[in-house]
Amino acid sequence: MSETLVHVASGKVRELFTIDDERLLLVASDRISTFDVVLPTEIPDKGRVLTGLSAFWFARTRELCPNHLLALRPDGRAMECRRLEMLPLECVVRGYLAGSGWKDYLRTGETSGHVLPEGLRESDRLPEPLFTPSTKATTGHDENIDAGQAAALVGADRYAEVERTALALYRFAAEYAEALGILIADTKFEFGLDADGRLVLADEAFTPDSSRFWPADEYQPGGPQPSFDKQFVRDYCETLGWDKTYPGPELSDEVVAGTRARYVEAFERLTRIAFADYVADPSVVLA
Ligand code: PZK
Repeated sequence: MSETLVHVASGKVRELFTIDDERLLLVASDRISTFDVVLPTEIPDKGRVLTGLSAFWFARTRELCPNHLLALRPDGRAMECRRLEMLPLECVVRGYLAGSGWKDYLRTGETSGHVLPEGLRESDRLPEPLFTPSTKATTGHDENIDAGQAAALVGADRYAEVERTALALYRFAAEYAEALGILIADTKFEFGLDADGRLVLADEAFTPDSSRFWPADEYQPGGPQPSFDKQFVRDYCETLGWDKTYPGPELSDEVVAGTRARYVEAFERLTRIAFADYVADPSVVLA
């Protein structure tokens, strides 16, 4: 009766296994990356926080878009998922000007073909959330592309459906989170198609690893914002004079404890569920 899992893919901090022809197991580890390098020190419970948050959002956005979640495993860190045919697009939505969106704007006044007003500052809220797809790079960074390039990859009708769906998901979660003191500056989705050709939300959803979470009470446009979850790690790394190439530094016990507390705080603020209750019974996030 015990199942044989076949490893199919590794992300930076997650692993994907085949359960059977229809199902995959997506497992979130406690690994953490910063400045694009996975660190040798783990953050206890980070994987459970991310899986729990994803499941929470999947349960609350099913009416906006069906998703791949089939079941949560009792350990709280693994999710059984429907196996889909994945679209070859990273579906990014930006509500604020940060990261590569800010860099593109500085260079060109545009981001992914969207012409923006002049005079925007780093981290400013955009007049409207923007869909800024990128290609899935097999190595290195995803490359921002415009709507025409993205439509060429998936077809014009599918592109329009993905854009509309991604924007609706972002607006829902950003509004929900803002009321609880967390700004979701941007987020990345992956979509797939089921056997009937229906669009299905896959991967993780609105976690601090797939999104920029900013504490709303510290929001101060005009420069970079502190990260809700990783700021202690970044600040600590900056004190070490590390050159931000592999291998990364070990984290101190204080930085680990502070960072774990921030992940748990994000979980509890957004879900309004005690993290201990999730650990006792992961299905509480699905109610
Ligand atoms: C799938 N990835 C990326 C994510 C990894 C790799 N529901 C699905 N059906 C088919 N394929 C995928 C999914 C999902 N999600 C996702 N690669 C394939 C990925 C996380 C960890 F190792």
